[in-house]
Amino acid sequence: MKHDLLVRGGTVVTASDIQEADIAIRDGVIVQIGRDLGPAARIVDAQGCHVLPGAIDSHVHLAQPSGDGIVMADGFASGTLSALCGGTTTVMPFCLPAPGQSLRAALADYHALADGNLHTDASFHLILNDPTEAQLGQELPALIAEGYRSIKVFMTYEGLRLRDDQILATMDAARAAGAVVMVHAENEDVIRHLADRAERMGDLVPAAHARTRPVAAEREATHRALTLAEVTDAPVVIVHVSNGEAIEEIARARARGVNVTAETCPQYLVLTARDLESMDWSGAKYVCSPPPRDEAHQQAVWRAIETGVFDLFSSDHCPFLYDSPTGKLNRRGRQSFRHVPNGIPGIETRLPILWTLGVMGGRIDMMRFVALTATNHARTYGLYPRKGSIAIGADADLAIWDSRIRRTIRHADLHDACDYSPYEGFRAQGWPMTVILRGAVVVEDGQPVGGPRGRYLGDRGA
Ligand code: DUC
Ligand code: ZN
Ligand code: ZN
Repeated sequence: MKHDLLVRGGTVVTASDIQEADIAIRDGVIVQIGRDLGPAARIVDAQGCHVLPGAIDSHVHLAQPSGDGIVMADGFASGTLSALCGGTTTVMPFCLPAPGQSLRAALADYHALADGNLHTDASFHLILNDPTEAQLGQELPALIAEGYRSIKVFMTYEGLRLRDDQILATMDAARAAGAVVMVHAENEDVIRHLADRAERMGDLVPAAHARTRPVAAEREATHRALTLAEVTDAPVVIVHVSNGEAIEEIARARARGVNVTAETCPQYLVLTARDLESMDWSGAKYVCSPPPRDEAHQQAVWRAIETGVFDLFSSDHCPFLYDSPTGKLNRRGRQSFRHVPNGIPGIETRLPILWTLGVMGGRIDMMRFVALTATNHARTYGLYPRKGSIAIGADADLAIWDSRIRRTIRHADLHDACDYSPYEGFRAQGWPMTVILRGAVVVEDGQPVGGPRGRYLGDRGA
């Protein structure tokens, strides 16, 4: 029978294999992998390229209200288009309830914003900010049963952070219902103590953001989160891990049998706290939490990527305009680091950065690249085997990488709605020039083609 699409002549890479093979696709699904697969309505030539699973970015923020007149630069349309152009075919954004709002009502709001605007497939994580009996005992189990499999809790940010007893209750509820708990691990009291002191001393510049969120605050909170997970026997993901001391805590907990998945992000490989230092206020472009550290911690993060301590490499795309009253340089943000919104963009640049420094740089092989950027995300969040691999019966989500392409990252070439990239000037070797979403070619010659055709997964998904 004639196939809809044949990807021919490439080297197919999964988390466990590399082989020369063609891929035949019908009705959006992979139906055959091999040679001489018969006729197809369309053929994509992948000679000289590597054919990888479309990547999954399981940590992105889109259209998330950020308080105080601060607005995220990307909604679902620009954010997912940008993801697609960087080789990502599934994103997992967060749903943050407004104060007093139910999780279900918040989900309805986020779905309303995303409906018809998704260029990638998507599935939401739930942020739990009000662990009452109503949220924990009733809403959460029902939503998990409907397919929402992950909850994020914060140990920092006033108004968002949970106390240890609340985290324990959340972990109990998640474990009972079959969800995983993602933890933002930083000690809020340490941060507030240091930030108050910095403010009293007039140390208000963006660089003070990094000074007031030290490694110790992340290490302690990571240890505590892992202890709570150990006590409740709940599966946890420690997200956006920035440094070697937190990594040691994760490795130790794993050795004790704690069910922990660990995530890191490009900013901890490419940026350092020095990037926040500037004569003007441009350091605000790099303000994110946890902050970038120093070169020694960068090396510790690399070692943990190489040795398998990290399972997930996500962008933590959290886009704010730089030069805008609704972004980094809002009126109060120009006066103190405390009012610079936390988060940086990177949804399109995540994969080229790891490909260049990791694969081309000889630190990881392509199979590990696939594991870190696709397969492990699908496994962690219940999307496997439909997503995250190249296998018969899986969705035909593919990214065709051409390592001959050399491209200097310029924000002007990216597809997000920010006004800068923290990775401006980064010289990438290799780019996903063709991207396929459920059998449809959605990026051709590095440029998007066609409108939004993304779907929800798991929850309201097909
Ligand atoms: N946490 C995130 O996960 N993203 C951006 C900012 C933050 O604190
Ligand atoms: Zn976080
Ligand atoms: Zn985040």
